[in-house]
Amino acid sequence: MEFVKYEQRNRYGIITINREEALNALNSAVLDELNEILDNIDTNAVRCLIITGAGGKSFVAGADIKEMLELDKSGGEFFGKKGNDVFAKIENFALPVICAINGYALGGGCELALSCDFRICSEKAVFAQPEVGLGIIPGFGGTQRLMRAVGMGMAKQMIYSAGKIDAAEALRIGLVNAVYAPEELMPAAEKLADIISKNAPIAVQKSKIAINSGSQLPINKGTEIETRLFGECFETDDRRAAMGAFIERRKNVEFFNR
Ligand code: DAK
Repeated sequence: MEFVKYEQRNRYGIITINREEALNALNSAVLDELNEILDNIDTNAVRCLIITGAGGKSFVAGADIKEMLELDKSGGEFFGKKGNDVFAKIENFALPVICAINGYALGGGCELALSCDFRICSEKAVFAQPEVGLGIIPGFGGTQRLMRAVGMGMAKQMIYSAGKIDAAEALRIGLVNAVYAPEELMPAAEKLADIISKNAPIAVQKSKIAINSGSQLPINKGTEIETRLFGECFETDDRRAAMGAFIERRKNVEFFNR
């Protein structure tokens, strides 16, 4: 792969957008490679993913403006669908996806981060939805996911103003869960991925499904889904093993994803 790297460590995988010369901007090739990597991840071998950007300056500085300059209406729709399909794949991916934002997360970069399960960032991170300054609206889900993450008022302010916010403000409004010194970001992301990957994988995956589907539904419908998934956990060997270990006061249960 030219623009996206994938590496497995322990039981988690790290996806790195690797187009540093363009601040990791998303062109069609990056989106295609990201799509292919996601399709080929062995969800039995890894239990959590991290997405980050190469270099110390930028996570993803948005969709590639040079590529977009030449697009007509149908080209714009095609490009938009490509991005939206990949981002939906991340949002609904079987495994939890942590976004480690190491610098600029602008436009499509902020939207990529929003399609992950949660976000942590470096003190150098900068966030914005600058699209209205370029004559477009956020087109990779930003008008929908940003308001779900930070509330409608803050999302509208960010989108209408196209203004940048720093890491401290991102933390204050709930766009990220934590801020780290740049050199501590990946160790923190990997520590979280390691903790998550040691929990019962099927239970973690079903929690993701319950939270994601419930976020679109009235609470009574959401709790119906939760009840069904809760019941399904009782069919797993991992549930039996973990409850048995608790009763027998054994620690550090190993889960087998079944
Ligand atoms: N696209 C292409 N190249 C980019 C880029 C981008 N978004 N951002 C940076 N680069 C390139 C620069 O052109 C430059 O390349 P060379 O000119 O050296 O070849 C290199 O990266 C370094 O950038 P700078 O020289 O500008 O670096 P600075 O430190 O001076 O500035 C910056 C860093 C991040 C503040 C600045 O590069 C910047 O403002 N970049 C643009 C940020 C931006 O506006 N991003 C949002 C793009 S809009 C759609 C769905 C979604 C979208 C669109 C359509 N459809 C449904 C159709 C999404 C839109 C967006 O994301």
